[in-house]
Amino acid sequence: MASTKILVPDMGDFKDVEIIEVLVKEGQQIKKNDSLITLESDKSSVEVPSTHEGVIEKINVKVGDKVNKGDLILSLNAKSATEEKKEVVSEQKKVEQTEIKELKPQKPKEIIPEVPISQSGSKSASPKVRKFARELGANVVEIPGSQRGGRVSEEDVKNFVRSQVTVSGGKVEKKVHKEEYPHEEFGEIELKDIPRVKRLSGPHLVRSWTEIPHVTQHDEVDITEMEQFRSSLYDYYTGEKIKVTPLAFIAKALVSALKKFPNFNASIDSANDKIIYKKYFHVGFAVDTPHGLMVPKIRDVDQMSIKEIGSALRKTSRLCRDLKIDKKEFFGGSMTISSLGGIGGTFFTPIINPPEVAILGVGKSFDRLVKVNDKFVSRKILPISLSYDHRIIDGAEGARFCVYLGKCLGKDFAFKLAV
Ligand code: CAO
Repeated sequence: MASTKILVPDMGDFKDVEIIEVLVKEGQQIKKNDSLITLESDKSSVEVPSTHEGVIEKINVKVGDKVNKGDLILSLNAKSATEEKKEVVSEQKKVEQTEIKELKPQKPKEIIPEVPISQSGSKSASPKVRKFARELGANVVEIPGSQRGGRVSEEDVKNFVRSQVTVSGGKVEKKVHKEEYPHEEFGEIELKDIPRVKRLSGPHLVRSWTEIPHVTQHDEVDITEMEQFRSSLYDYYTGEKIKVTPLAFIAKALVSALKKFPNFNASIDSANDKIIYKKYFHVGFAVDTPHGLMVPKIRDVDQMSIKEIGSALRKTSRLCRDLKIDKKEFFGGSMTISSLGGIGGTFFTPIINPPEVAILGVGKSFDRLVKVNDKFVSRKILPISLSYDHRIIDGAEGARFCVYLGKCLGKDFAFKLAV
């Protein structure tokens, strides 16, 4: 065995290339051509293979390092050329029974592997993901990447392929829709790229729409007292009006309903035929941004006051609009609220955000004259639309959920929620 240094190979014009994966560990036994690290430039990514077999002594790089030709990747307690040759020869001997010639051992040396740099397309994905996409007949260049800098992951490939094909009766068919006549035949047109956020959410929405049996229940909630209470909120010390939108109250009421109906705070584990019940209350809310729709989560809403929820809503939606939100904040939700109340409209059919199993749509509240004790009085009505996954939530439970939510936002509960 001899100590061998493996260095960054010649990468042509590429300088300061980032290491995005270290694929081996110290002490690991590796074979010749095993991948050591993945390098990524803005044009392509490439795995650097080992030129030797042996045990890794020390790794000198980490993810995020920028490297150039000749930089030290790792040192390897490698088999010498003699040993490798001997092995090859002894293998041949087994087969061919030929004579072995003695070979002189080589000195330890620095190795710069010759790496083929793949520059196919400008899309960033590891060679493993590229191979996976190829095997499924997909072109990685066409796949929207959800990772940092638009990098395509294996999950992105799966979502893309799902969105491209339909499976019915065991038959896989590609979804292709061709217009009878090109649009330009009817007048002037303009072609624009679909914004990145929309490209990312597209396959996710298609998956939800096609895989989840949605039922949408519409209801009207009397929020007169809640609205009176909301507009009467003043800061005790400054005397200033506290600005909180109805959404903060709705989020708090939703948590109460989730506690009473745990099936709504769940996910389906199809692989194991199980239902996952979540013990936390992380409410997602749809945010309309210039880049497209985003659905971040507000964590532990059950432990927050109305005022705190209000400021978390403002802060999180600002982070989304400035594209400063952490990717992880789009995951790990209980249930989502999609509020169009600040814009207008009444009922709609929101699409569930999997792996969640329900979503609450909220429209703009309006005044209605209602007969109470033979007199017509004006009441404030909030239109709600609850979509749920019919595989685990029954219609009766959906209706009960809406009724309970209405109570939570009604005259008896609004005050309790605010505390
Ligand atoms: N009824 C009547 N008025 C409402 C209301 C409702 N249901 N909800 C909000 N309002 C009012 C607010 O009180 C506020 O009034 P003032 O300006 O007088 O204070 C105004 O409408 C604007 O509110 P807002 O929209 O800025 O704030 P919000 O907390 O209600 O919503 C957010 C925040 C991020 C959800 C919202 O800005 C947004 O992006 N909504 C769009 C969500 C979306 O696109 N959903 C569709 C997804 S597809 O399923």
